[in-house]
Amino acid sequence: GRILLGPQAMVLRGYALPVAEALLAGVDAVAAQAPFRHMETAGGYTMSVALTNCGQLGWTSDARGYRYTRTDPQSGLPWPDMPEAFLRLARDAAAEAGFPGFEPDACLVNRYEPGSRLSLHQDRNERDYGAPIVSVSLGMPAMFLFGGDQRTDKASRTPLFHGDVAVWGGVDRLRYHGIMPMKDLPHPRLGSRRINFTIRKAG
Ligand code: MD5
Ligand code: FE
Repeated sequence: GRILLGPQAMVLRGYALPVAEALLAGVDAVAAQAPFRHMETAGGYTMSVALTNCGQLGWTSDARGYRYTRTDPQSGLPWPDMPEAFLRLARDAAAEAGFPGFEPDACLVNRYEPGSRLSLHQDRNERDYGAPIVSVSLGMPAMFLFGGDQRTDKASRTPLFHGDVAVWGGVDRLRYHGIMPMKDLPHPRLGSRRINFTIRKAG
């Protein structure tokens, strides 16, 4: 099923289920080279979500602000390669959602535990807002908040489950969004964790 969140934003329910094991193997391979870490926000808080990256560019945050880098600031090494399974899924899902020819170069991987949250924000560190973002949810369910183009616009709530893929772009590309504090609803495969990765064209 396809749930429309906006004119060019949708959730493809269960779209990643057939390849979930390959995706989880990819997450493990990435985390083995570039471990999950809790970054500092520009405002000096520690994020409750742990993150890592793969692909040519990786998103980082520190006291200086938010940006994409070619190397992992923790190791000085290039971010791990994007797993083939991520790329294939992202291209297929983007095309399915009306964004053919998606050529991503970055993937931000988030890990949530009970109590982790992601406050309302826009994804605006990418160079080209013409490209969509593809997001994959694995493990515990989360309550996704989807607002408007301004922080104060009312946000709708949509649950995201293991295997769901969200795609958004075009007129919905800069909408505020976030994740409500995670409840502890253990998943049979991943336990008390949620993994979300967002595949992007950043450069
Ligand atoms: C997450 N990640 O689940 C969230 C939400 C991020 C981030 O926001 O920047 O890493 S990804 C799902 C999402 C975001 C924006 C729009 C839509 C889905 N959508 O239109 O469906 O870790
Ligand atoms: Fe985001």
